[in-house]
Order: sequence, then structure tokens, then C-alpha cells
Amino acid sequence: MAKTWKTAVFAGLLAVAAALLWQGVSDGEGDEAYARSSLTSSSPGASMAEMMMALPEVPKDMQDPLLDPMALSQMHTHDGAQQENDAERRVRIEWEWDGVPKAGAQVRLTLTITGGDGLPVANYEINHEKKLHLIAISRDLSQFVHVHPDYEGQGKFRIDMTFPTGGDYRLFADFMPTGMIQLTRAEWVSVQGEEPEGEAALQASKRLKTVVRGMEIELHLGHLMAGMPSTIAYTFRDRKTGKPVRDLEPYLGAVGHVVAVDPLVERYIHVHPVNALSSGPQALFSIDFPESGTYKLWGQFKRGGEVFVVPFVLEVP
Ligand SMILES: [Cu+2]
Repeated sequence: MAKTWKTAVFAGLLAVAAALLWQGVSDGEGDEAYARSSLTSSSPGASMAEMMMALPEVPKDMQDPLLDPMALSQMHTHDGAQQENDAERRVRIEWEWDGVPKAGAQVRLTLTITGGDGLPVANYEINHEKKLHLIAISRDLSQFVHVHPDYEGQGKFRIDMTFPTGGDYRLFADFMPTGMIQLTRAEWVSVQGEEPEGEAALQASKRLKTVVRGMEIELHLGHLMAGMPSTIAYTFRDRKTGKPVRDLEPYLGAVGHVVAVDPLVERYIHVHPVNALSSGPQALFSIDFPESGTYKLWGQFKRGGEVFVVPFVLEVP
């Protein structure tokens, strides 16, 4: 009796292994997705077994062929969790405003990046199509801006920015000096002008479903928990026809980007999808939330030449 049971389990495992192998070999795109996403890999992903268990459940018609087990086994997060070494820790940014930032008015921002020796850091890797990504989030978490300052050499990046409202904003610069890991530096800035009505304390979204540009967008949660990789999937459905959306366009080299912060805008997470090269109907992300609590997430996607933002608030156990 015991022997039959063991044989059955063994046969079952073999079948699973064969299925995984077959999918891994048959779908070359999975490897490509990995090759691309591994460029920004900062920590090894969870094991394949962990991933399979923790994956969010999505409706059948929202499955993505790019999400084969090979791609999943290469899953990684990209959230600055990796330790900075001495030289990296000494990299700093000087934030210079050409005038006082005012709501609705253009203001020039110059970032000067220097190393431990006080000299400009001259060379940067291109990460998701840009040398530097700048994200601005208002203190009340109502505003989200994602821009790309131009590199002018000698460690200087410049951009003409417009803040939508007054109030305090926290700016996060993501960049990767050549020979270093991806670094994030942050700064608060006060913007003059009308501040939006103070929102009540950040509350988890009651429904993880929204309508943007004629699409019904839903966020599906896998096993969500602080201190370990959590998986989340956005699915896209045409609202009129009910059909899965399969024509998402790459935005900065990936089907989507997610930025998450805590209510104090201190913890900042920026992740890229596991199925980076997909065009829908889902975008799957692995996020390491450092601590349990409330987080606001902004997903950014592109379709029909236009970038759109999908915000949700999550309570992470
Ligand atoms: Cu960017």
C-alpha cells in the first residue's frame, strides 16, 4: 500500500517536472525576457516552488504565455535591497532649483552627482532606457510625477519640471553609475501654491479594480507579506468588449513599472515586471515590502502611445 502511494507521488512529480521542462524549452521568449530583466537584477529571486505557490490567481483569459515557469524561476526584485558599498554610500546629489518651485509653473532643476572625492560622477549605465529616473510624490500621496532629466555630462542632469499642486514633494532619483549598483537618493522640496485638501489617513483600496482609458484594470494579489517577495498582477480588459487587452506597449523597456511608498514617503520601492516583454493582458511584479503596513502603489503602463498611471493602496501584512 505504502509503496503504491510513493510510486504515485513520484510519477506525479515526474509529470510536473516534464511539463515544466517542456514549457521552458518550447518558449524561447521566456529566456529573452530573463536576459532583459536580469540586467537590473539586484537580488536572487525566490525559488520556483515558492513562486508557483505565491502567484496571484487571475481569470483564465488573462493568462500570459510569457509567464512560463522558466521566466518565473528567474524572477527577481529590484528595490534597492542590495547593500551599498563604501564608495556607493558616498555618492550624493546636490539639488539646485532655478527659482522657487510654484504649482503649475515650470522650474529648472539641476542635479549634480558627486562621489566620495567630491568630484563629479561622470559615467552612467542606461537603465530602462534612461540614465536617471526622477520620481516626485506629494506628501499627501495624491500626486505622482515620473520624469527623465537630460544628462549634460560632468555629473549634471537637468530638467524643466512642473509640479501639479503646491505642498511638499519628495523626489527620488534612481541612477546607476558605471561600476556601481543602482542607487536611489531622495530630497524634499516645498512647492508654493494651492495645496489639495488634506486627505484622510491613507486607507487600503476597498476594490482593487478601476477603469482607465476604456480598460477595466484589476490588481490581483498573490501571497502578500512583508520581508519576502510578494507577487501582484495587473490585468487589463477592454471595458466595452470584455476582451483581454493584448496591445500594451513597452514603456521604458517593460510592459509596466510599479513604484510604491509608505505613508511617510520614506520607504521607496521601484519594481519592473517579471514578464517584461509582454504586451498584456497581465503584468506580473514581484515586490519586497520591507515592513508590514500601508503602501500606495502607482503602476505605469502604455497603450496607444500614451502612458497612464494606475494607483492603488495596499495593506501589507
Ligand atoms: Cu523613469
